[in-house]
Amino acid sequence: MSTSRQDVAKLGPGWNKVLLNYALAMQALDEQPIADRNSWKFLGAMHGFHPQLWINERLIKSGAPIPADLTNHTYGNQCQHGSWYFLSWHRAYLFAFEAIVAAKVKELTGDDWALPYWNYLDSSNPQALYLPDAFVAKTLPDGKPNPLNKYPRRPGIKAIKPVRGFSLEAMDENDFIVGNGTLGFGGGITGNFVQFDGVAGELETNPHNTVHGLVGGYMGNALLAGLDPIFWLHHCNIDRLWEAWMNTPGKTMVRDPLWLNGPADRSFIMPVPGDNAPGVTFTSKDTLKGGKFYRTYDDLIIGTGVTPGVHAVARVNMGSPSKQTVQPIGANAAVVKIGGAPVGTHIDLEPTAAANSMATMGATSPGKEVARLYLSLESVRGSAPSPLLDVYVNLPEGADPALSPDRYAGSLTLFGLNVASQTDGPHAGSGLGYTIDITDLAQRLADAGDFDPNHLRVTLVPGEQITDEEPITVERISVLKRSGIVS
Ligand SMILES: [Cu+2]
Repeated sequence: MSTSRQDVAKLGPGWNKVLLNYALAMQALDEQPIADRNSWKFLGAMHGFHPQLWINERLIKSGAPIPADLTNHTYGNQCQHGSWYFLSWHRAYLFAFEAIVAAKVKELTGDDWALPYWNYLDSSNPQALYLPDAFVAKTLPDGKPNPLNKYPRRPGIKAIKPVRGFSLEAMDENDFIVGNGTLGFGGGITGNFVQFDGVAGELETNPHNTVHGLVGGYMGNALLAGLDPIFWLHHCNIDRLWEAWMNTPGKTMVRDPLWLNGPADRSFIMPVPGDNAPGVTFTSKDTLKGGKFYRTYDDLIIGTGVTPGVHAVARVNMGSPSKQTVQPIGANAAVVKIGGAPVGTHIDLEPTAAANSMATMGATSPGKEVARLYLSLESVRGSAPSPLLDVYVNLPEGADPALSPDRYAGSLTLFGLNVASQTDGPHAGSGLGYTIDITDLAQRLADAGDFDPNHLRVTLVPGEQITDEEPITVERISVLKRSGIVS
């Protein structure tokens, strides 16, 4: 694994050598029993595992022995979402996976192999949203079934359908973590091991969650996602986006020892090539440059929305994250339940704080007070694996959301909702948290005379996987004011 990771679009069409070798290795690993720590299923189960679901999906046989290290959370169900460990955990997961596949490729063909990335937001490539041919081909060049197209996705999918909100906007955020972790690029603070908990960071929310939902099928369910070979190319791109972000001046990475050395209550662990060889434990700092789980990319500019080495000017810098404040300036009064129809909810705002936010959000001169506004959706719960929710602000009662793009705040793919809502899970069903930046929207509404500092109306519009039979609930919706000093 000496080479850098490359853009899959640059490897050549169809069955290029990298993807053919990936298919051959995947096939071989998929034939190994789940108890082998190098098997395809073991690797997938590390992300998410649910014995009954896996039996229903005919991935494992009913009554067949299941290795304890998958059910006791040592290796199994280890993936970190909705927390500041999301990026570091997945980086090590990619590293371990790549090493195991590369070892298999070496054994089968003698070739070196590195995991490629799927650069779906490369605006210079008209084919960027297409899954590489090798992932949709029915057969291998020799006519045998194609292992890269073995597990279910959206029926007939050839490309992900660009939806509103699917963007690199997360890359504009300057801070990995702000305040107590409710806001920022990288996810909310958690000291201990939790699989799905707390607040998702901006990069996790979009494009990460969005792509999981757009590919659909196993990719749309955290308990199955790691089994789809495209999962790894998707996460490789997310990892590259993080690396590009960290290398861009003006971005502040977290340096909290709790993150660097975490989690506090147990170690993360990854398998190594060679079945049932002892695994390697690690902390977040092992995934940073110089660490044992660090890998490099051929390019950090194309399709990343930033230019490493060049100071980012996309968004005004609000000063050191530790000096910024995040303060709720209003919340709705009751739990909101969303079924098959849009639901509106009312938020009373502290008028002085809201007016002050509006007055300072456009500040650009160094030393001046500056604010941003966010909607915070707390403890979202439901049983579907990746429901879609559109959010609008100040949509008049009865108005058709589809005809009101000027009130659109954002879309959320609630990836992992099923896992985060399991009351028998290790997180006791605390649900998921999300924030949506409404700074620009609030400014536009104010310019149009439609922003009242006394209150805000939020409308939640159900997309796929949200029905009267399978509703979702949002415990609380609040408005957060983030304040800082332009620097
Ligand atoms: Cu993922």
